[in-house]
This record gives sequence, C-alpha cells and structure tokens, in this order.
Amino acid sequence: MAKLAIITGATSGIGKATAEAFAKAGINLILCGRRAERLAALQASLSTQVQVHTLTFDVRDQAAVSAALNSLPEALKQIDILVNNAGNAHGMGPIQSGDVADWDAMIDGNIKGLLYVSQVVIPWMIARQQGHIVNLSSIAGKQTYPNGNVYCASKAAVEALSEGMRLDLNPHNIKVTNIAPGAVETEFSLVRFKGDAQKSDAVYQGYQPLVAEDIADIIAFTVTRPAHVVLADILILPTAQASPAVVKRQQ
Ligand code: 8X3
Repeated sequence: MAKLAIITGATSGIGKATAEAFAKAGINLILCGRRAERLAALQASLSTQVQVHTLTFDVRDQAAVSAALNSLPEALKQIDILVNNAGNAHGMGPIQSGDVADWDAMIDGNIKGLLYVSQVVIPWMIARQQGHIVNLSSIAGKQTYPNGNVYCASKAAVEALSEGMRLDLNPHNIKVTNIAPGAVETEFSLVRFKGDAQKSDAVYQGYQPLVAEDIADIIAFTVTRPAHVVLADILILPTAQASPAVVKRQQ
C-alpha cells in the first residue's frame, strides 16, 4: 500500500523538492504551507503521479495548525511520514543588535511550529505503532557561527528535539531522522537578508552549493529504507564546504 507523507513548508525550496521526490517514489502527499496559490500549483502538477491533499496554515499559529490538521478525514490521519521542514532564518548580525521580531519569527517557526505540528501528528503515529519523523535541522544546529546566534540556537533546538523524539518515541516503533544541510541555494538567504539579492547571491558565489533536490533526494532515500533501518542523523554539505565558515571558493 502506498505510504502517506505530510510536509510542512512545501511551497518552496527543500519542502517543494521533497514533495516532488516523494511523488516520484509513489508516496501520497499532504502538502502544507502559507501560500495557497503555490500549494494549488504544486497539487496540480503532482496529482498526476500520486494523491495530493493541501492544507494552508502558518506553523507559528498553534490554533491554525491544530484546526487544519484535525480537519483531515480519518483516512488522511494515517500518516506514515512527517517532514518538519517549515522554517527560516530572519536577519543576521551580532546578538547585541538583534531584532526581537526576527528572534520571535525564528523561535516561533523553527522550534514552536515544529512542536505544534508534531504534537498533533505523533498521537496518530502512536495509535498505529509506526511512523517516521524527519526534522530539518542545519549545520547551524551543530556549529554556531558568528552573527548566526538565534538562528543557530533554533536549529540546535531542532537537534535536541530530534534526539528527544527518538528517545520518547522508541517504545512506539517510530523512526526519527535529523537532516542537517550546509549551504543550499534556495530562497533561504534572500529571506534571511530580507530581499537583499546582492547579499544573498554572495553566500553562494565562487563554488557549487547544494540545491534543494540534493537534500530531497536524500530525504526520499531515508524514508524508503527497510522497516528495521533508520538514518538517525545526516549532515549534508557541498563538497566545497567544510564548516559554516570554511568554503573553498574560486578567486
Ligand atoms: C542553512 C545553512 O550555514 O546558512 O541552515 O546556517 S547556514
């Protein structure tokens, strides 16, 4: 029987590429995001391959998360795979000049949003004594870098939550995978730098960064392993990158 996956932040970047990779693997989809038109376009393109349901909500809004997920018909609560992908970086600079709105956006989206979605889906997995949760962390969750402070802290929290979930859900046969990408060229830096294309482009200049499909490919591989195998923690870097700050660039 075909598996069913729910993906947050499915309208762009790694989330969208993961939806496409899952569709190719024959995995039915519940796609979640804030942008209804983008969700509808993705649904239209992928529903030729698999069944696609969409839910429009912001992971930062706990009431909206709960209402949207609980509105699913029973058949769509039989979720095999949860990909907690929604999240972003907002701003980059020294801690002493941090913007509280940026801090809130990262803590609310990257940590609390992941928790709000998981809180609804985990009991459905426990009821079936099976499931696979894939949390999108970052190299930033493993190594803090200058001016990354709160973003790095939010991803360090994701690392801790992946471990915590793995421990607490162990009695229930639920797999947990932590995915930690390095530099991936998506809308990530454009959002981080608030639309400043020059700053955003500079992040990826002089070397070949990862693209969203590279990560999606690995996520798809991860969720299609045999029942007794879990890839627990995966750090994925472009070949040119050795750490957040060490990147071999062409002069
Ligand atoms: C994205 C990678 O190095 O910009 O999470 O934090 S990095």
